[in-house]
Amino acid sequence: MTGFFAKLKEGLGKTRASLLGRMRHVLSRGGVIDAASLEELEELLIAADLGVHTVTRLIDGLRRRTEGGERFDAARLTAAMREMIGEILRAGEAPLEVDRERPFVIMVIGVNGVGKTTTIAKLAAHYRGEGKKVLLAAGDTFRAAAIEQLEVWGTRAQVDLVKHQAGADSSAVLFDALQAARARGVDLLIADTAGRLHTRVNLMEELKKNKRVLRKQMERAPHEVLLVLDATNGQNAVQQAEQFSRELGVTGLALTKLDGTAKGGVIVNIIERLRLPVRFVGVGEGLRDLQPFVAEEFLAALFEEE
Ligand SMILES: Nc1nc2c(ncn2[C@@H]2O[C@H](COP(=O)(O)OP(=O)(O)OP(=O)(O)O)[C@@H](O)[C@H]2O)c(=O)[nH]1
Ligand SMILES: [Mg+2]
Repeated sequence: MTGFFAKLKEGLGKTRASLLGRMRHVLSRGGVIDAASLEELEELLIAADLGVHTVTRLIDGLRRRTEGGERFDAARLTAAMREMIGEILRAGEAPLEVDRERPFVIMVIGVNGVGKTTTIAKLAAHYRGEGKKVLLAAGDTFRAAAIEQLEVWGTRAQVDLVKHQAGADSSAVLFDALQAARARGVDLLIADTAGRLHTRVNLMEELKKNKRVLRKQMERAPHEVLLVLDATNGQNAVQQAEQFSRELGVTGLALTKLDGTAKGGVIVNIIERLRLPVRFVGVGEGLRDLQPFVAEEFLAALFEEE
């Protein structure tokens, strides 16, 4: 087992225990699935944050098959669930291609505390490790100490940063950063943004302006509008994703804090509801704790106990 996969598996431990535990519980009496246990399974899966819509689809599939005479014991139920969940996860797999244009601009957005700044640091370290020239833009000029926080991470990841003073216009920071990126032949510009303004409306308007300013200078920028979601938020993460993608045209997702939560199943719901690619998953607080989302790996980490 590679270190990478071990880390994902460890990170998904609580989600896996919750999901498999629920399935076992349903089968504990009769050993096979019947109409009553299907209903119970439905409730348990909804409680595991897979989302009503997704769970209904999964259960309907199982119901049709049991009615058609198939008998589901623990092994077959697990296999059927794995197959159905796998189909959804695969639809959400599309690795981020950052070599399309130079500089490739990633604008990182999301509500406060979800892990934007940490994710940016991890991305910077990841791409720098691939030999790319990375520049950061300190676009969160709103929250006290946000600039310093990004600076600390930038130093750790050994990448440069463009910043203005706290309270400055974030669009001006992004404009300058993009200009610097082009002048310096940077491969990848990653822009931090605010997570909190006075109201959510203000935040959306500010982010739209950020986007416009980048676009004015470079036709296809930002190439990626990466929405960061915190897996521990469960259903709230789904609502955030809906709002941000409606307002801002999100192009990809990063799902953080999968370690330490049993709510990792929310990824299934998010993919099914949003039809957006999950680019990365976060499984810890360190620089190396971000991984590209690979459906088969995620699925294996979710279903395989050994
Ligand atoms: N366990 C765990 N913690 C994480 C992960 N990603 C981020 N965090 C933690 O979440 C907290 C918030 O992270 P930030 O990166 O500051 O979040 P942010 O979205 O930039 O927050 P604001 O700047 O306030 O909007 C920090 O304590 C991070 O260490 C993860 O994948 N796993
Ligand atoms: Mg931040």
